Amino acid sequence: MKTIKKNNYFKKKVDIKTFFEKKILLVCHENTDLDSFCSAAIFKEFLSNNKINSTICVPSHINEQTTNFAKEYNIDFVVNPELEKFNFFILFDFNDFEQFGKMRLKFEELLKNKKLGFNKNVKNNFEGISLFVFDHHVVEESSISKYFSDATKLSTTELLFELIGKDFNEKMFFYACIGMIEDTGRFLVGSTNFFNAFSKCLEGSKKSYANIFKIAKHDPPECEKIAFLKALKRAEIIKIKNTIIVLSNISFYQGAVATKLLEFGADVSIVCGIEKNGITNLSARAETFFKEKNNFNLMNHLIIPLQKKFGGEAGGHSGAAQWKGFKSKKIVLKESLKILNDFINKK
Ligand SMILES: [Mn+2]
Repeated sequence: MKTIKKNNYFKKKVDIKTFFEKKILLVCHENTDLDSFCSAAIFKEFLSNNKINSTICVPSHINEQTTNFAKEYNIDFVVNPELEKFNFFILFDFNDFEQFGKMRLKFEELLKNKKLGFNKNVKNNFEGISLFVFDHHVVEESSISKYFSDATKLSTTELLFELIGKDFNEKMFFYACIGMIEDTGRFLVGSTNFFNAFSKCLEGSKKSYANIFKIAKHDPPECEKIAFLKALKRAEIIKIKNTIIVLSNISFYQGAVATKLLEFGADVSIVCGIEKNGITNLSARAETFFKEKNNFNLMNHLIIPLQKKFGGEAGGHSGAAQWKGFKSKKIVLKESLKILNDFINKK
């Protein structure tokens, strides 16, 4: 699989007329997080302000933090709905079939029956069905759609602010802030454009920063804390030139653990584990300064090469990415280290 290098694909504006008289399903990714959910909530509000109905859905699992958020702010959603009832699908914060989770087969079936061709028709307007994607992950050849994806954005809510921010109300500004805080790991990464956007959204939300920060704060459950501690105990520290690489393994929370390891000083962290279904899941994180200094992109320089060698599924962006497939964790970690070693020694 080749990564398509271009960062941003949206050349056209979001035109409200596109959504008139459509039955619209706003789809969040499996293991729905705050960025995906807040993006869908922003869009629902955008449509409803224009008197257009829509439904938010999640495939099956929604994380605890997002469940609480939906409850607290009365944002309705349905789980795994009948797809035949809709003719316009809008995906938030993802762009691949894998993240459809339990809805994947149904969605693929629906598209097959409509004889759709992906990425061929730039309008994404097929026989009776329309499809839009709002996403900030790197577009790959296997991606469902190129519109509207912008990998320079740090959250999907930031992308929506750029596209439809002039129509934001207080609630939408607030949801945008939450997605931005969540996806940057509370500002572990950032950019001038990002902070400008955040500042405008914070102002528009009419909430204090302390208030928003508290809402987005995540107090991990005990099992997650124990996963962190176990992974720390198992961590292997490798120094190549000036780069600190930390490898570890744990069966759950690979992504969260990898993020934590950066906080402890790793330049690149890789956490691998076999999940219940026997699939090896590898999550990697790269520190911002290291990335910029070395022009390093986790997708291009680690995850895609790994996928070329072992197959499986890959996804993510320059600083946070993951690979899933059938290979032992030992082999996958060893190969990852080899790939990084080659990259660093070429520098
Ligand atoms: Mn996101």
